[in-house]
Amino acid sequence: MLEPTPSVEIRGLMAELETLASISEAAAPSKITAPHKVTASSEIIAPVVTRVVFSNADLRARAYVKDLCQAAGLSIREDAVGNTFCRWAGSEPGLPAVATGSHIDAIPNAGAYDGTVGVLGGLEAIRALQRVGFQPRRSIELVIFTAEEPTRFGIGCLGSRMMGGVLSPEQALALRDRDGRGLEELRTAAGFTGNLKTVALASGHFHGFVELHIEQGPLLEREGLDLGIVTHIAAPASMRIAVEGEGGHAGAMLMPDRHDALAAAAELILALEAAAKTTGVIDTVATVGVCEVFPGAVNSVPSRVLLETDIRDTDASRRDGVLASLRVAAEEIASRRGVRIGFKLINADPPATCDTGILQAVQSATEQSGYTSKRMVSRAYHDSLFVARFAPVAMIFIPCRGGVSHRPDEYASPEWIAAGVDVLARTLAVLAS
Ligand code: HGY
Ligand code: MN
Ligand code: MN
Repeated sequence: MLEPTPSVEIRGLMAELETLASISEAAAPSKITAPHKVTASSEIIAPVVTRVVFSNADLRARAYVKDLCQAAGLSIREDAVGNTFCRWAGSEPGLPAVATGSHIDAIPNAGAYDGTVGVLGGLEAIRALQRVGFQPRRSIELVIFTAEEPTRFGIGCLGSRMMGGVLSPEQALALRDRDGRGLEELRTAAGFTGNLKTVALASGHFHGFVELHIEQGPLLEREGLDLGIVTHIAAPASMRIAVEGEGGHAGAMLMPDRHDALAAAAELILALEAAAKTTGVIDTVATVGVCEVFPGAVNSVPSRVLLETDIRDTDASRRDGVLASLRVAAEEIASRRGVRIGFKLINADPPATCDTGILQAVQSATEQSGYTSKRMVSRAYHDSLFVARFAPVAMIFIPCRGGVSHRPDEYASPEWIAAGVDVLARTLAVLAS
């Protein structure tokens, strides 16, 4: 039993989360009508958070969090792509550190808790241990990962992928955003100028890594549980698909003569949905989250469509089966409709299995605190998926209201957050002792 009990100051943490949420590219209205509901009564008070990596908001948010870390006496190191390591030196600083952390970048029109609970909650776990005089033997590092979200470059977990050696400097330098700007231009403008080769970390760099995160699903709240102990992280794959048809006048071009790229894309989207629904297990999911239509004029037959797909499963081969079915469907649609369909695989990552030792530490900390919990799979991916390439990892989930995430009405209560921080603090203390 860790004595004395970590003292979590949840009011201060909630205020910091609120301040961080106000640092956004989105106009933060005081009141918005929840985009998913249309009734007048569905007005909610929520910040609309947009914080894309290397944007002005991202840099302001980084500065805010670093100030809080410095105030807690942590030393700060930033790597060549902006992964930020805030270190509480242990009595044996030469030993591999224990780490926690997550991300503060946010997709457009998002909420206040995705990622930030793991960063500010991780900092609060450290402060909760400091307040009771705990002295770690191993240093404890809070990590803020660069670009967990795929918004800017179309690939998720850029920073942790490079840390894990999954994305090479050459591959990273080839990435471009929608305006054609590359990593080199954006990272140097943000002040990160180190050698990209130094981002990758050696196996065993961390003694253990524990990430605190909202579940981004409904199970914990629905089952009235305090915490989730994550055993596996689903395997994500994303692809860009270009559908090339033939444009023309929406009035004069007769239907038999058309090769409508958007109509073909629509069939492809439905084929993807059918492939995901027919694997026989609930763990297979697929979405087309981006659809760009050219020329995008109401009276012009679409000549070109760009789709971005997100396909996941806890089993990589089942996921790859969905990718294969999509390609077969595309061939049939292309020949029947006289269009060309090209695929570009962005990533197809294996799932991660969390470390039994770290899981046990989380389990014991949960039981010591008296919280209820269940072991579960993470269907969202997280930086832990790539930290697992070079260190033993586990994740702690807290409930989020209605399972809602990646929306302004994403919400985690102070009670839920405090429970997660308390168990994280106890887990870190055990791993760092
Ligand atoms: O998409 C994900 O799973 C994560 O929230 N970026
Ligand atoms: Mn997210
Ligand atoms: Mn996240």
